[in-house]
Amino acid sequence: MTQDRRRFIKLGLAGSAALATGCASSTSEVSAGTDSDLPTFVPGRGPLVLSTWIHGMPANAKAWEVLGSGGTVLDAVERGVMVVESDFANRSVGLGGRPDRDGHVTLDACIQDHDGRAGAVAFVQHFEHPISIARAVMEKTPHVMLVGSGAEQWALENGFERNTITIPEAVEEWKEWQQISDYKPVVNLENHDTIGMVAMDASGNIAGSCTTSGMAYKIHGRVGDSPIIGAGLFVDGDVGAACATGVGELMIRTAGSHTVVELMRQGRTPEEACREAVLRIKRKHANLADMQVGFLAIRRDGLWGGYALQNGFNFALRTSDREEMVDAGFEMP
Ligand code: SD4
Repeated sequence: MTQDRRRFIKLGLAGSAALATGCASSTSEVSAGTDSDLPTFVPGRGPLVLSTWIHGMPANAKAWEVLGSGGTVLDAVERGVMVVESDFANRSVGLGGRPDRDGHVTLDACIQDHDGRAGAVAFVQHFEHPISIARAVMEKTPHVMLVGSGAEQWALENGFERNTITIPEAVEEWKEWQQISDYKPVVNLENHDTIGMVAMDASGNIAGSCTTSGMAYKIHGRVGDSPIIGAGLFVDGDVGAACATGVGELMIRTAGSHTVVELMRQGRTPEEACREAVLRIKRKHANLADMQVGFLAIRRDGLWGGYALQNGFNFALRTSDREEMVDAGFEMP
């Protein structure tokens, strides 16, 4: 039983007592009680690993190896996405990513475990593994998120080494972009961005991670959804986990990954929940033709699914009998 579940039972009991005595302060007790529907999910069995885009294949392979050799699901989602962070040929994750409009590669990442503990870093430069700094923030500090120079300073103090590599091809692309653009961030539907990973181990423990260099040529200082718990990633071990890729502003405005998990809590399948989160974004925004949003989710009972705004979003799936790319359903042509 998780701490949260124990807390819920306590609150539920307190709520009954409060109602019996006519106490007016029952609101939180009543809302805490809505979790009582949760046991309808028969806990699933992993291992199960899902990651965004084609770079999710090698990431899943590493996560699978970690799970198979006795690592925790948290180890798996960290070490899985580290493979992509270390691939400097990747233009959307890690130090090989496309820079912001001023030429700086700035990185965002977050991680969350089964019990909802979370760590994040945003607007960090010159570190190869922002996901590991995020995990260290979770495990070694009382905080959830560190940003910018403060995060970099803390990382140095905690044993992470600076890496000042520059990637000539990415610099060249940035220079070309400067020639043809008026400094408006460009969102390419086929950018094959961000890696988000959600996973379940053989005992049904769930965790997730998300790491990115963010939207290419963004304004210096811009932070997307990827390091924001509830936007780019959300894990509630009692329900499931979701992660997101695409135009981060759309996920932040709608708390997209949190929305997916809450919809699963209400009984939707992962795919239905991802679709409803996409529809919510679609209903609230005009001019989405050049924008992409994709969600991935796993539910506590072992179901999984994904859904996107536009055609073209795919994700990597690893189970005991499948290792393949899956095309997500989509809403707009
Ligand atoms: C961001 N969500 O920075 C990231 C980028 C991304 O597909 O995932 N693009 O907004």
